[in-house]
Amino acid sequence: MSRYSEAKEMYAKYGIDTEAAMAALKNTPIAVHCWQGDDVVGFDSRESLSGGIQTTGNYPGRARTPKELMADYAEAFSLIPGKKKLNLHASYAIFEDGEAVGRDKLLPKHFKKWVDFAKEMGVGIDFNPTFFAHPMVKDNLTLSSPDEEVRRYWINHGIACLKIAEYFATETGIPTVMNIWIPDGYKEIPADRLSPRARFKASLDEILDTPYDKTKVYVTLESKVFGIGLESYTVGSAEFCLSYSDTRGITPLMDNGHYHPTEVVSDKISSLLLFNEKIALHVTRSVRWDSDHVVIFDDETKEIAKEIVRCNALDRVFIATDYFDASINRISAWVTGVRSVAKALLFALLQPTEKLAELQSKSDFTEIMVISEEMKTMPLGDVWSEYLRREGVCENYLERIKEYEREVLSKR
Ligand code: RNT
Ligand code: ZN
Repeated sequence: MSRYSEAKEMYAKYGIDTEAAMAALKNTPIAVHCWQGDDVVGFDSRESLSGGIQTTGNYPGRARTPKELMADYAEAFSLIPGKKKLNLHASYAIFEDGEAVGRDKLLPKHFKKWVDFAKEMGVGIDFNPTFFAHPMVKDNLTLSSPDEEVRRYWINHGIACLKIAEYFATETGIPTVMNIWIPDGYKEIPADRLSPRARFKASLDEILDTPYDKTKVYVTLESKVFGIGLESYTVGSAEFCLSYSDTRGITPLMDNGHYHPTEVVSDKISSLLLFNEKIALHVTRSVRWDSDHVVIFDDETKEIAKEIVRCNALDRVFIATDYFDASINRISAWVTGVRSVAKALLFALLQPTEKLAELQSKSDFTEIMVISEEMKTMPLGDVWSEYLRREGVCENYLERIKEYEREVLSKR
């Protein structure tokens, strides 16, 4: 008997259907962030990274051009099972023949090559306006700036991005999630906490006043607790962003690096699902702070996945990865991180969810604990291997990645 058939039987004893789990996993898209491939540099301003985020490390082989980034992206995609989406930042606009425009004037045509690439890969595209690493970010402020010229510039950027997002959805036939995150904040204790937030609110209102097709574009808003050099005050705090999304009918986005260290996103999912048709996640791994390490198959990733599955919300949660590690092979960082999210989802799909909920209704936490512990040593790996086999994706990707490093990355 194959290892998979044995695993299937073992799970069946708990009433768990491994076939249904694999089928559900296969249809759950994960948006793979393009910025892992080049350390969040992008192609437009090529300014050094700002906005309170940072990549550390100098591993050789960083993608420096659209062509290199697409080649690396394709290599990573060939090693990741299941449904995927591209997740692009506006700073990855591709200008031809030296025709560069400001971020306030970006057009769909500056992303045509990305659309061609997405079509080639058979995937949809998510999008992010880029409110950082740009000379028009003044005093670490964008949409909340007291300088009207600065604020206007970034409002126009947001509007330009909405149109590009709509173009992506139209071209690919797959809705686009457009996530707004601004780095705005202060290193020192502000004297006025209200005005920057009032300006951010007004700026968002102006961006969203632009008509756009809500069946094609889902606008999400990402909150944050602090950034490097912006420790005392963050304009787009959790309370601001959640209140804004809920009153404006857009979608809240939680990045699990953006909360206080003992707060967990897994606990927040059910609450947000009760009040929002859709919610969005940036899955990352924060080590002591919002460090954006590569996602691994760790407890909180599993807990987040369990919550999505237990709330029966695989089709209501936009799942995206968001981390950037420049200290290791970047393709490996992509593949390990996205596979870890998928594996956590499979782990969650292979839990006796209904049985556990029923036990909770009887307050039987003894049995919940015993079963939950048993689940940890069930043959998840055998089901995962079978899933990879069916998806036509090799199990041990290290050799492939090393070969790509020898043949392609080391020659850059
Ligand atoms: C920053 C946010 C944001 C960025 C990307 C590059 O703390 O997490 O999502 O990581 O937009
Ligand atoms: Zn994020």
